[in-house]
Amino acid sequence: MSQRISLTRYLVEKQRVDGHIPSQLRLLLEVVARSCKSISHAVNKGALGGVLGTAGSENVQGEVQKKLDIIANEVLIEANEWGGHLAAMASEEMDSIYVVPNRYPQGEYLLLFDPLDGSSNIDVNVSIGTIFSVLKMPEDDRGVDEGDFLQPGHKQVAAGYCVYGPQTTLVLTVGDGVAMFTLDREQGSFVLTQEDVQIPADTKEFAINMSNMRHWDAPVKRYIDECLQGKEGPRGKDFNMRWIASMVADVHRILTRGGIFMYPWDKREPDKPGKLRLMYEANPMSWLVEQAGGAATNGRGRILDITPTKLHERVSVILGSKNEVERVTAYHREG
Ligand code: AHM
Ligand code: MG
Repeated sequence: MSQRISLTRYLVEKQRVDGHIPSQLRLLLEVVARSCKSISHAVNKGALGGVLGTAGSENVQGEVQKKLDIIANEVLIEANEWGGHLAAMASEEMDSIYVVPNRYPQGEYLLLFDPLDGSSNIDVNVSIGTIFSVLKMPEDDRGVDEGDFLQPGHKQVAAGYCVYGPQTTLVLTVGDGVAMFTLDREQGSFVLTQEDVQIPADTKEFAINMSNMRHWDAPVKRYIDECLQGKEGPRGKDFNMRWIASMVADVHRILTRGGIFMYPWDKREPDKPGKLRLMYEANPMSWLVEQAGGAATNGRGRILDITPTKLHERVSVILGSKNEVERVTAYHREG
């Protein structure tokens, strides 16, 4: 790219030239990006910043919270509550919604986030990230409540993530394709490094936690079994496997070079639809993947068409290269 385009300029042009985003949404995305910058600094300091290890508390899911889970959550809340662009926020790390205190002006947007995804990787210096999703308050709504958040993913007005890896990269969609911005630490700003990201329709790379194989449903077993047979099997090609255990990092690889990611329902917890959270993880990632030409289903239908019934709803996730996702989904429909 000959000319450096900052995230700020990209968003201003989206607002002014394309008329694609209102100014309040632009402000919101700037603030989310600023929060990601400061989370990135905390992550980079690691042991030197005293931010590693557990915090001695559990979140609503009963998962042990890491210090950085809590720090990242606080950074996002504190940065976003006063700007006047939000009505409320919801986070994987909080039991219920956080309504913007009435000492600040109320805006028309709702922000949802997984402040630090891939928590098991924090202490071992492997990529982690922040995932976010933006919805609009339903029209004519009097006073924000949890029900306002229960909108299907196709209603998102912006979604993205920031991956804290060897580079810090912010990936964003406002519904007209996917753009990537790399953090320039010297300048302190995100710089556009890729536009119109496209996921190839075919792939030879899958991502799934293989240790759960004995718990999977028949369609998932069939798909992976066929991949493992390689050239000699029905797929006629050898497959490679990757599993980072940070959804942000796995999805980032898929947006970069294709692949399929699965965290399907399994028999360990038969009453739960899956491990991953619909509104903090699956919806924003599914929209990004669709915007890059890929597909995302829960094995039966499009993730973005699911109407949530509760804030912390979970879902089975199959996303990535279109032809592979369609194959796994077809196996579910046949089965
Ligand atoms: P988290 O939000 O508590 O970090 O959990 C979500 C993560 C995903 O990033 C990742 O795909 C998955 O959990 C890994 O799970 P597992 O350890 O079962 O492989
Ligand atoms: Mg997560």
